Amino acid sequence: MNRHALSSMLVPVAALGSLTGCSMKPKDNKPEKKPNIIVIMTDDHTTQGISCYGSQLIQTPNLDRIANEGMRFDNCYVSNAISGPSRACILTGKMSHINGFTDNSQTFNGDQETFPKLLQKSGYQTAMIGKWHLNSDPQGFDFWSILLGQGEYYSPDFKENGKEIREKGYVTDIITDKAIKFIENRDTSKPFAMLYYHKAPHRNWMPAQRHLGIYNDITFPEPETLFDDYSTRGRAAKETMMEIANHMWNDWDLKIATPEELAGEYDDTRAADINKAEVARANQQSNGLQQLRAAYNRMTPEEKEVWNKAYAKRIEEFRTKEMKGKELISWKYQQYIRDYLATTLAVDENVGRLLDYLEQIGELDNTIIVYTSDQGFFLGEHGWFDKRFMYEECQRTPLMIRYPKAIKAGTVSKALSMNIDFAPTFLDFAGIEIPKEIQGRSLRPVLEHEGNIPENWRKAVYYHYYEYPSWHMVKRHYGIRTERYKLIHFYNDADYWELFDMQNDKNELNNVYGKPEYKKVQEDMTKLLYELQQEYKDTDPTEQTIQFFKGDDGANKH
Ligand code: SGN
Ligand code: CA
Repeated sequence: MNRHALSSMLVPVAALGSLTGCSMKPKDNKPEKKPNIIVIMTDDHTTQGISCYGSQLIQTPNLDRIANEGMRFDNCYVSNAISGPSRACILTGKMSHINGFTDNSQTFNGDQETFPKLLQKSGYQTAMIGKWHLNSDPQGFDFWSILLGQGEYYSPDFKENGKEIREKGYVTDIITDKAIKFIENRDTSKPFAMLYYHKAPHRNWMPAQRHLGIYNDITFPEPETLFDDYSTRGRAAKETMMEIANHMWNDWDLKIATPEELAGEYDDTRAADINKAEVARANQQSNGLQQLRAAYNRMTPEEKEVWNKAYAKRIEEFRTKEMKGKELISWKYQQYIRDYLATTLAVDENVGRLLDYLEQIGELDNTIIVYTSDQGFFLGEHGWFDKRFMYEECQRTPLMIRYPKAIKAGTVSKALSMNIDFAPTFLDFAGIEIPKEIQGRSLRPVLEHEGNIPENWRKAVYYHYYEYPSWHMVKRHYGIRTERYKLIHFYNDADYWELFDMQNDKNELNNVYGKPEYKKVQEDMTKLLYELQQEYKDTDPTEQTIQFFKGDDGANKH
């Protein structure tokens, strides 16, 4: 009996791995290094803006590389489509009502268990770099450098291991510089796990200097539902405030402000106290021009000049053309998409830079590389920007994973997966026991079997959104999505259901709840929803579901 076989009889393999930083490879008994883990997360980057997902808008070769050399998940969903909550779900592997962070105004209880803490305890060197957005300081990281609040595109402020600093330059480049530096300076005797979380392409979509004006002469295709009038669904869609037509700010969002206008006075609360500024803005006590002035004045004089040139034609056009109705909506859509996509160019370049660096130091194939976003986003679908709804464009999030030791290159999975699955997946690959309180499932069986859906895999994903009344006024709702159907209940100051048959209605325009031909589907979906609410212990809505299920005669209240 050789030495490794003897020691593995005495100590469980996982425990041995955690002592040595190595796990055992059963075939030849050679100790194998534990994989490094890098989670690349962007903010509001939706699948419609990534070419490996079939985007009609842009090429993202470096992001595609992760999918081409690994696996693309076509059905990955978030449990609450908004930043802080999604981030908390990812860290804990638990739903919002369990981890306590239900909306962006909460403070994350950092004392609870998270996957970075478990990795750190088992011998990983851990880092958190970029947008954190959980209002309490990160725990479980050997190094952390987080953007203050939402973060700024130019000259952003960071809190780095407790100390506040302002960095020069463009946020996506700076975050990548910090990520590469962390890897360069790491303790090479340990595996590392790094959360590399971008601000881009979050509102207000300020591109890097080198990408300013890059799409000025390009006209992008419009989504089929750009002129949706919401007449076929309930109140929530109609009453929300995220229409390109009516709720996009000309200055802040569309950058319609001349250098002279931008030179005026502004309230710098945004920079000084981001949370206070968020509240003020949500209450409409701040205005878009002031916000843009604050962001613009973080630029150097040289940077401002490039900015001024890039937007001069747009400002002139807006002020001379006198556009109205659909023409104006189409015009605004073009400006929005140009800026949104331009911010993703820097993400793509920087992800490429990080991948090249890993390759150069020989760590690429030993690293699980994940690309995802905190949720999807509307790129003009239903006439909207922003997210929050349980509709496909934002409930779905991109997920690509590269790890050639376990994943066959170029594979695609249709498995219904969720952001609460990430934590158990990492723990699984790191040889750490998955705590039983974790509500997500390890994606390892999917990854190791070419994306096939394992037996007994989940039949539906659960969703619950809470942040109302607040920004964009999307009403509270919960629901489930199966491979074919989606059932949603809007509650709080609304009380009605939506059911979509996505096989016949991919744009979710036709609410079939209460239609006789969908009676059986409706019943099955409601039962499944009830079961999932039990499983996830989301008890408040369970009560409401029971009431509805009992008294349901097919009528849909409003
Ligand atoms: C900011 C944005 C909102 C956005 C929220 C939440 N306004 O408040 O448009 O919905 O963030 O986004 S802005 O004036 O600051 O641009 S999240 O991704 O962080 O949840
Ligand atoms: Ca977000």
